[in-house]
Amino acid sequence: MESSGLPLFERAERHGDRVATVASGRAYSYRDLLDASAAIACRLLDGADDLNEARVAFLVPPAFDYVATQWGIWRAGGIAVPLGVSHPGPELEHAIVDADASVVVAHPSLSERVAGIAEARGARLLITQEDRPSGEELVARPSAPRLPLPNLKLPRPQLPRLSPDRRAMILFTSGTTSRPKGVVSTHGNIQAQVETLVAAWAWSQEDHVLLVLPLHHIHGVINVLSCALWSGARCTIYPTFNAETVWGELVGGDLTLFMAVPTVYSRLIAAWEAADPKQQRETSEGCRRLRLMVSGSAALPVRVLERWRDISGHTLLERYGMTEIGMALSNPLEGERRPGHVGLPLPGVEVRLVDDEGVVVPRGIPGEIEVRGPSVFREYWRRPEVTRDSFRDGWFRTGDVAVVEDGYHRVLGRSSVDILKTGGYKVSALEIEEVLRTHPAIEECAVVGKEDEEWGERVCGALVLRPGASLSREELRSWAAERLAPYKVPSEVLMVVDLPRNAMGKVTKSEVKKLF
Ligand code: MLC
Ligand code: AMP
Repeated sequence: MESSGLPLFERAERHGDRVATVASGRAYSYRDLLDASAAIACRLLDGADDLNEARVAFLVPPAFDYVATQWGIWRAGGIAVPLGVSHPGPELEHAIVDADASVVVAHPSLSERVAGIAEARGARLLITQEDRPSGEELVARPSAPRLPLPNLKLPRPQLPRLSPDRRAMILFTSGTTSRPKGVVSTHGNIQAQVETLVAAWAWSQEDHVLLVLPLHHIHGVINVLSCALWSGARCTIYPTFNAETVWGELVGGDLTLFMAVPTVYSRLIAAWEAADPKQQRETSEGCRRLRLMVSGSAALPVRVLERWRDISGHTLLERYGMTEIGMALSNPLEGERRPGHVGLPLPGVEVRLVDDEGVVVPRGIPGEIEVRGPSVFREYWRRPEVTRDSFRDGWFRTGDVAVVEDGYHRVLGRSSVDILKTGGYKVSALEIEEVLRTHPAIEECAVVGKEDEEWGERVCGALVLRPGASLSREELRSWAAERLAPYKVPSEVLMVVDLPRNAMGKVTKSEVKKLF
C-alpha cells in the first residue's frame, strides 16, 4: 500500500508484530492497528481519494477502537475531532457543529447520543465495532453502517500522501470566550509535540505506559498515547480512571511509565492509605519497578509530591503544557526535580516571560509565559481574530504567569480569574455562567474557583434567584448536568440576595470567592 508520507505510520510498519495497545484484556499489535485504521480510512473515503481535511468527529471510549479511528481519520486525510465521552448532548453538539463535521463516528454504546445531531446536520454516521465483554447485551441503536473489524482485509485503494503542514486534529478548549474553541494542530505540530517528550523523557520501544486519562484532551492524546505509539512502546488503556485498577496494574504488571493529573495522584494516595499494611507494601514495591512517573495539567501541591514520594519512592516529574502548545517546560529526567517548579524549556521549545507590554522581564520578576516553536498550534478553528490576538510577534501568549527562580520556572497562576482548573480540566467560569443564566429561576450568577487540595479548584456558583423562585442545589446540579460536562457542573452552590459588585456595578470575583 502507498505510504501516507507521515513518519508515525512508517514507524508503525517497522514495529509490526510488537504489541501497541492492550484494552479490555486484549492485546493488539502495530500491524492490527495499521490494518484496522487502513480499513477505516477506506470506509471514510468511500471511494474518494482524500478527505482533504474534512472534520470527522468521533465519540469512542479510550480503547483500541479509539486509536484505530483516530489513525483511520488521519490516514484518509481528515481532521480528527475527538469528543468527550462524559459530555451531555449540548456539549457534543457544540463540538460537532463548531467543527462543521461531515462525518460522525460513534461507539455502539454511545451512538444514540450523536445520531440525532448527525442527522440534523446531514452528517454521515458510522458505528465502530465494539470491544464487547462477553455476555453484554447489544443496545438498540440506529442502523448506521459499521466500521470494519480490526483484521478484516478489504480491497484498499491507495491512501493519500500527507504533508506535515496538513491539519490533523481539533481539540476543544475553554477560554475566556463563552463556548469552547477548537485548537487546530497539524501533523507537523503533533510530531514536534511528541518528539520533544520522547527525547526529554527517553521513551523507547521497551516502555509500557498506563493510560487512564480522557482522550479528548492533549495530556492523554499526546503525552501518553501518541508518545507511546511513536516509540513502538506498549500502551495499556482503561476507559476511565479507577484507583483500584491502577494499583492492580502497578502491582501485577510490567509498567515502566505512568502519567496523570494531580487529582489522580491524590486519589491513589487516598486508596493506599485505606489499604491494609500488606497491600500497602505490595503497591509501594510495584511502583518502584517503574522508571518514571509524571504529573501535569495543573499545579502539583508539594504535599502531594512528598506523600507520593514516601509511598512510591518516586519524585514526580512535574511539567507544564497547554492544548495550544503541547508541553513547554519540564523538570529533568536526570537531575534535580524541584517541588513546586516546572523546570526548563523542553528541546525545540522557546519560552520567555514578558510584562503587559510584551517586554521580557528580568530574572526573578514574574511575567506571562509566551511560547514559540514547531509544537505551537496552527490556529483556533475558524476564529482568525482570536488566533491573531493570541500571538505577539510570533509568540503564543499562554495567559499563565510564571517566575524563574534559580533557573527553574514556577507557575504562579493564570492572568484571568475566569479560567479554572478542576481535576486537570480547564473550565471557563463565563461559559458556565452563560448556561446557568438560561435557567428560568436564575436572575444572576457568578462562578468562581475555590482552592481545593484534591481537585486543584472546585467550581462554585453564587446564584441570585428571581423573585418568588426556588431552586435547590440538587435541582440545579441535575439541570446543569444535562447541559455541561460533569466537571463544569458547580459542586458548591450558594443562594445570595445580591452579588458583590464594584463602584462600576461589575461583579467582583475576588469577593464572590470569599463567600465560599
Ligand atoms: C467529578 N467530581 C468533581 C469533579 N469531577 N467534583 C469536583 N470537581 C470536579 N472536577 C465529582 C463527581 O461528580 C462525583 O461526585 C465525585 O467527584 C467522584 O467522581 P468520579 O466520577 O469518581 O470522578 P472521576 O471521573 O474519577 O474524575 C477524577 C479524574 C478526572 C481526576 C480521574 O477528573 C480526570 O480524568 N481528569 C483528567 C482531566 C485531563 O486529562 N486533563 C488534561 C487536560 S490537557 P458524586 O457526588 O457523584 O460522587 C491539559 C494540558 C496539560 O491540561 O498540561 O496537560
Ligand atoms: P488546557 O488549556 O486544558 O490545555 O490546560 C492548560 C493549562 O493547564 C495551562 O495553561 C496551565 O494553566 C495549566 N497547567 C498545565 N500544567 C501545569 C502545571 N504543571 N502547573 C500549573 N498549571 C499547569
